[in-house]
Amino acid sequence: MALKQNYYQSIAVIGLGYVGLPLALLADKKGYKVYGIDTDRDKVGLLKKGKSPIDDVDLKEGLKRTSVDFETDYRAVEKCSIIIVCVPTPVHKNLIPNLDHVKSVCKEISRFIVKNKKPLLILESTVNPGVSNEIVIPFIEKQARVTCGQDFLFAHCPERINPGDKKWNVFNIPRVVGGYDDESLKRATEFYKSILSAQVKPMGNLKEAEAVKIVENSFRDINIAFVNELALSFSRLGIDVTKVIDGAATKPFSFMAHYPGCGVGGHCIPVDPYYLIEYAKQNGFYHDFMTRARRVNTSMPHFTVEKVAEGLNESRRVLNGTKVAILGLAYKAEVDDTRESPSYKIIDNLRKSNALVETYDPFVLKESSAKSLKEAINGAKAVVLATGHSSFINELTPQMLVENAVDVIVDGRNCLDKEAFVKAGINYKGIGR
Ligand code: SAJ
Repeated sequence: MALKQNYYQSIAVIGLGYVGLPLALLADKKGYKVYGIDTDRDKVGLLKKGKSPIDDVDLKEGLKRTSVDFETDYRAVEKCSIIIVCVPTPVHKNLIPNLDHVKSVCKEISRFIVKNKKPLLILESTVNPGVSNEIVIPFIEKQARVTCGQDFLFAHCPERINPGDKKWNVFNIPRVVGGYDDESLKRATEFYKSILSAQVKPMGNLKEAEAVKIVENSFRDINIAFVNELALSFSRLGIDVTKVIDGAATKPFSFMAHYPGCGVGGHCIPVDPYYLIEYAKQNGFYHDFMTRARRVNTSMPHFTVEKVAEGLNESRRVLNGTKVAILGLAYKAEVDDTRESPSYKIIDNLRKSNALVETYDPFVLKESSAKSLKEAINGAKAVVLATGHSSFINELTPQMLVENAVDVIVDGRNCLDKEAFVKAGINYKGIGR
């Protein structure tokens, strides 16, 4: 236990969300003295009682036997040799990166940087290339009247947590690390190697490390846009795009399957590309291809509503005054996170056509208008499956729709048994099939 007391074994994790909390628990388990700091009093109050603010089995388990000190006060920072920032970096409505959380945390940290102890500050939040060198480091230097590389060290290790993933977690996901200088890189690489089982890859500088995360998530956004555009095209060609993708996926190399859907949500994929698009624009380059991909993905909610209108029209109904049930508010299956969820864009589009919208998501009950699947579809003439929760796939049967006189099912995640619904006389509309 003596190990936990000294400065070099003490670390602070700032921001106790789905990134910071697992990291704090892991570092504690690996023998560090960990101070978990968050400004959300309710969240810290729960954590102090060993309760997880996030609905995650591993976190609930880990909290039962952790010795992390959960605080709202930043003072603990002065006892720590490593300070890790894990706060959200969304984009503003105009798609400009929003560094407000990062700056407010760095302002607090700056109050407690102890010059002659040369602490290492690690930024895990996703930022575009250039943010560390051009914004965060100068900000801290000005706030605390210190010099990076002399009074404190700085590194960037982009987070890679995948919410809801049962296989990949904070312990076994490989990481990349960039440093302000060689000493920063060495210290940061040593730290991550001391807590992770996975590869820790040192990068050439901070910008390279920042670019890795943006590139990996933009890669995913572009690939989803590709299959979404195929869905728009194949809808007109009478080709089932999911069958074609499955066929292409039999190629054991040079192909990675992605699938079309009613939209791209979450706080990473639809957001991260704008970081690079914006920074490149400031430096004279316009990412036409990445911007086009974003435009395809953001058009999918509208396409989904067109499918609802098309299906109702085939029953001689109009959207105006017709009840439509939206199943799923979360941005992806088996999570309760609704950030950037396409469901809300579908709901807005439907309401603009004066449809009567009922919503239900068992993971997001507080925002659902209906409290059960049956209540949601009762009286609806069209149902949209916007999130592929397994409970919907298991409980939403053709018989249920026939009994409720539902005319149309729009399968926004292509996850239902199309043939079964067609056979039962339900007007099935998929996304590209
Ligand atoms: N989506 C599609 N088609 C696909 C895959 C996803 O429409 O083929 C949609 C989802 O429905 C969702 C959105 O895109 O609305 C994002 O889905 P996601 O599976 O990418 O989930 P995220 O946002 O949790 O992405 C995370 C990311 N992890 C990090 O940023 C650390 C991402 O890098 C991972 O690739 C992704 O998990 C993953 O692979 O699961």
